[in-house]
Amino acid sequence: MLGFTRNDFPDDFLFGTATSSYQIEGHAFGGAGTTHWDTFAATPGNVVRGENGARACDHYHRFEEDFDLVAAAGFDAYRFSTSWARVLPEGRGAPNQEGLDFYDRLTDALLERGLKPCATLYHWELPAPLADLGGWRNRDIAGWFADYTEVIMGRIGDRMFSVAPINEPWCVGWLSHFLGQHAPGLRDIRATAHAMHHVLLAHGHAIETMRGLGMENLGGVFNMEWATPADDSAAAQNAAALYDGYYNHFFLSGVFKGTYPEIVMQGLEPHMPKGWQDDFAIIQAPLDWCGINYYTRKIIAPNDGLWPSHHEIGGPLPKTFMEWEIYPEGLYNFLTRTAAEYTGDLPLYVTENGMAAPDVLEHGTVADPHRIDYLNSHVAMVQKALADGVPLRGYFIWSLLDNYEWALGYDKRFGLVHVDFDTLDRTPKSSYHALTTALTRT
Ligand code: GCO
Repeated sequence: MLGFTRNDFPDDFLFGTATSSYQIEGHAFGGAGTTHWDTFAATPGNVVRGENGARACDHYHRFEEDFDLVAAAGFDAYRFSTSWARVLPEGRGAPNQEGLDFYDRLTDALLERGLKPCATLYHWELPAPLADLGGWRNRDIAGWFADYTEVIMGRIGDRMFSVAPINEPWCVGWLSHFLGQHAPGLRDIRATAHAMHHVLLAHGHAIETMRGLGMENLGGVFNMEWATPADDSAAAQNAAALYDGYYNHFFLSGVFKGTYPEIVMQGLEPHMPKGWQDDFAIIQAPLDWCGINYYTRKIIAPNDGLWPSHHEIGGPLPKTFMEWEIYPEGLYNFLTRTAAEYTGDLPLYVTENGMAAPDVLEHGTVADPHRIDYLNSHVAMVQKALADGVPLRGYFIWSLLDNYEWALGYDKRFGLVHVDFDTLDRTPKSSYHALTTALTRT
C-alpha cells in the first residue's frame, strides 16, 4: 500500500510518469537517423551485451496502449521526449515527415486521454552527423539545436503543457565527456568544459526560440545527487563540496545566477571555450519552472589523483538494483535548497524519481513491494517540502515502462509496468496497482 493519496496534496498538484524516446520507442522504426547512442552501443565494451534502442519497447507502434495505462492509473501528466534524429535524421536540413507525424499523433493521443503533455527536446540521442562535427564540443550546436526546436515545436508546441529543452545537463556534459560512460564516451577535460557550457547555451537558445513561437510554461530539468563527505576531515568536506559543485550547482548557477561556481572553475577554467563569460544573457533566459531529477546520494572521499582528486566509496544504506543507496532525505534537501538558493517562488517539479529492481513476472503478476517502499519514502519528503512552503507543483515517477537503461542495457527494470522484451507484453506491477488506488479521483 502507498501511504498517501492525491487527497493529501493541493488540488492542482500533478502526478505524472516519465519516459524518454530512445529508451522506449524503437529507434529502428519510422525513418529516424543514426544517433551517437547507436554507434556508442555498437562499439565493444560500452554497453552491457551490446544492447541498443533499435526495438526497445516498440512504443513507436504501441503508444496508444501505453497511454491507456498512464490514464488508467490516474496520472495527470506524462513526461516524454522527442528524438532529434527522428525529426531531423541528419540533425539539420530536411525533416522526416513520418517522425513529425508520429509526435503529432502522440500529442493528440495524450490529450484525448486527458493527459498533460510535458515534453523534453533532448534526452541524449544526438544525430550521428552532428556528433561527427564535434557534437556538444562544437559551439554551433546551440544554433543546430535551436533550429531543431523550431521544427518540432512548430508542429506540436501549440499543445504542450510544458517543455524543457535538455534532460540532465550533467549527464550530457560530465557523464558523457569526462567519465565516458555515456555517448560519445569521451574522457577529456577540455571536451567536458566545452560540452558543459554549450549545453547551457543550447538550452538558452531553445528557450528563446520557443518564446518566439509564443510558447509558455518553459523550464529546465536538472539531475542532482546529494554529496556526503566520507568523514569529518576538511579534505573530505572539500571533496564533497567539489562534487556538489560540478554535479548540482554548476548548471543551476549558470541558468539562475549567470555565473559558474568558483570551486568548479578552479579545475575547468583553463579548458573553457573562448568568450564563455559573454554567454550568460542567453543562458539566463527566464524560465517558468525548474525540474529536479533525484535518485540517490554519493559518499565522496579525497585522493591524491588529478583534479577533481576524489572518488566515490560505498555507503551503508540499502541499495537499488543500480547499486544506488536509498536516501530520501536528499530529495528534501534539494527541494528546499533549490528554492532557497536559486529559484525562490518559481514552481518546482520532481521530474524524475524511481528505482530499478530485478522484477520478475510470475503467474501473471509482478510483485514490487520494494518500489512501493521507495515511492512512499520519497513522497514523504515531497510532502515535507510542501509543508515547509516549497512551491512544488508536481511529482513524476521514472518510469512508465521497463526500458533501455543506457550503458546497462535492458535488465535494470525501472518501470511501473513490466515489459517482456521477447514478446513486448506489458504487465502492470503491484506498484502500478497501488498508484491507481492512490491517484484515482473519488
Ligand atoms: C535520467 C534519465 C533516465 C534514466 C534514469 C535511471 O534522466 O537519468 O532520464 O534516462 O533511465 O535516470 O538511470
